[in-house]
Amino acid sequence: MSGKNYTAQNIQVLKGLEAVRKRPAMYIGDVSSKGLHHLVYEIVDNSIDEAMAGYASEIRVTIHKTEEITVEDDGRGIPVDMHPGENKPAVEVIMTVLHAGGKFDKSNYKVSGGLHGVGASVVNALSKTCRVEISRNGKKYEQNYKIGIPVDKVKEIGTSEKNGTKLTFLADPEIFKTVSYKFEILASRLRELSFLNRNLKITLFDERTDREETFLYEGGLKAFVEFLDEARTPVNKEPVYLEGERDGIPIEIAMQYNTTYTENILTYCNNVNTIEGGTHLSGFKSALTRTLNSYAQKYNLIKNGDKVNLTGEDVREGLTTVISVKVSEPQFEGQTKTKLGNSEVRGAVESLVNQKLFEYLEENPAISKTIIDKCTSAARAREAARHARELTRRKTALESNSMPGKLADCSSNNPEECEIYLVEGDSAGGSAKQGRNRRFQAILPLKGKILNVEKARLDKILVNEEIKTMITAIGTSIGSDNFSLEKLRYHKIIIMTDADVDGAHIRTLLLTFFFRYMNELVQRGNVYIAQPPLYKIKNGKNEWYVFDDAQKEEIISGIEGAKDKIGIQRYKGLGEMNPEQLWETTMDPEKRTILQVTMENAIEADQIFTTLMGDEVEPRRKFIEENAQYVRNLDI
Ligand code: 0RA
Repeated sequence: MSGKNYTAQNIQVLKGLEAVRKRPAMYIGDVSSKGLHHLVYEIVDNSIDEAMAGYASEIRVTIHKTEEITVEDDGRGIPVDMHPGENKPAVEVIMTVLHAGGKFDKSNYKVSGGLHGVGASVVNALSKTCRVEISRNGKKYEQNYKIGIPVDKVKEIGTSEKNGTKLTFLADPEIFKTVSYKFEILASRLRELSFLNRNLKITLFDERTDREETFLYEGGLKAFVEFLDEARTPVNKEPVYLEGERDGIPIEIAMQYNTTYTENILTYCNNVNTIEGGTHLSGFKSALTRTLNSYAQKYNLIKNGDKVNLTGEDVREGLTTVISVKVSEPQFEGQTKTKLGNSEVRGAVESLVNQKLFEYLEENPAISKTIIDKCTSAARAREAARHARELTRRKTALESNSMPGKLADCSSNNPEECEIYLVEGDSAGGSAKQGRNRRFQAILPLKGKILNVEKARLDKILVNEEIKTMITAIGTSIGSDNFSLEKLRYHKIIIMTDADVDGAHIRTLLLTFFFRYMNELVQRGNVYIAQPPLYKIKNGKNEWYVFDDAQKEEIISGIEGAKDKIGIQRYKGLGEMNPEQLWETTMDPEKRTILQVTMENAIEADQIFTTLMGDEVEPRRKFIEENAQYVRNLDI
């Protein structure tokens, strides 16, 4: 190859790296903490690919004191021989050329691929320093890079008995807002990856704290489902496990019924959590409904007087499931590119579940009977709920204004600017009504503790006055079949409770309700928590509202002169503030702070709500003990 060509290639590489550094968000989502952790996933994904191809069994991730990350695997090692046509060792091409990852071995198509699946060169380009060490064919090789550019040639540095790849990088602080890793965030993704890849051992070691955790699950998805249902009571003791291949698509499913009423189905394609669902999910749902119905009919398990057909919602009540498929050319669609689009997957999953689930039911008649019993009692409750809903619908249709009487609505009809305050107690509700801006702020006072929806079924929930009022005021209705975002009447739903134990409990009850029955509003960031002040400090004519103890100390130490003249009032409840004070401190959009409720980790959020609000006592005790330092105002 001529020197001229070599230069031309280098220019290409530099242009590629420059593009990544100029618009990093295009390649890794963002440059916040999320994007930073994503770098680790990209590198781990390469090692997972090597494991899925059957060549690696162990991955070790280290967070160094310097905030460098090392990812090691015991795979074949990235090839170091000259890449035909590029005039460079293959490893240099993988590390510096965009999208060069899978080009070397077509048969080993990249199926893992993180959400972005951009490969090692992108991580390299966004790293201040990077070093790759390869053990292969009895030798050890290395190469170093700065901001993606090689600083030396691939060179032999010794001998090695084992094979493998070890990559160490330091995220560039000029690119990332933070370069500090969170152990829990990495641990939670690595645990998920090891559930999804049975028998793959992944270790996370944090040099900063000496903390180490190893994830290795022989049970794979079965263990995943047990982990998800740790705080729930199972109906079938051992999760149902369905595995097989259809049309060249490997499919794995584990499912378990529990005594709660919530449906919890997680779906993955190529290890990517497809939050928006897609064809694998719809294939599973229709096969599940069909199979349980035909089994129940075949064995006459539906009692006289019950509806003949179980609906999808009936058969998914209290069901926890993990579905994992591997697709060679996945199409990710939807708003957040987490919806599987490949149409061939629907039929594949449907056919596998139809066949294997029916076989399972036939072989396990006792378990099958408990499952069908659970589904029929769900069907009975749903029928009762439908009645209740129709009754309220007829009743509200008779009233002139269909909004509940307790609601002090706002005058604007534009949901985008409207807010609803859900306020603890009538007295605080009264102050809020007087203090508010009635053009865009609505007030709904709630009496006492609302129903714990974690322990009640839909029919109970729908006849509960406080909840009914809330649903009517918000406008969207609830449940996967009835929820309608277009009918949302307020884009901000603000929970305003007292800063005490009862207030914290009511807040948790409300959050549980939104999380389970209006989840989309939580996902979209429509739910907020008001932040009323804890103290008022007075010094002569000066007044400060203070939101925590640290702020209180700061103000007091800043006051010159005699400290004994300072007046400190502690607000125990919202009711102690007059309407003007409530407006000024907590409701005025110009001055208030409200916390937006976000949901970064859906698995974790689900577990917290089940643990705190569900009916298993032991996991709750353990959770509170372990989190005592974080959970101050929590009483359950
Ligand atoms: C290309 C070809 C081969 C292996 C790999 C890449 C490989 C990449 C990574 C990234 C992290 N760990 C890895 N392990 C392997 C196949 C080489 C052969 O045929 O021996």
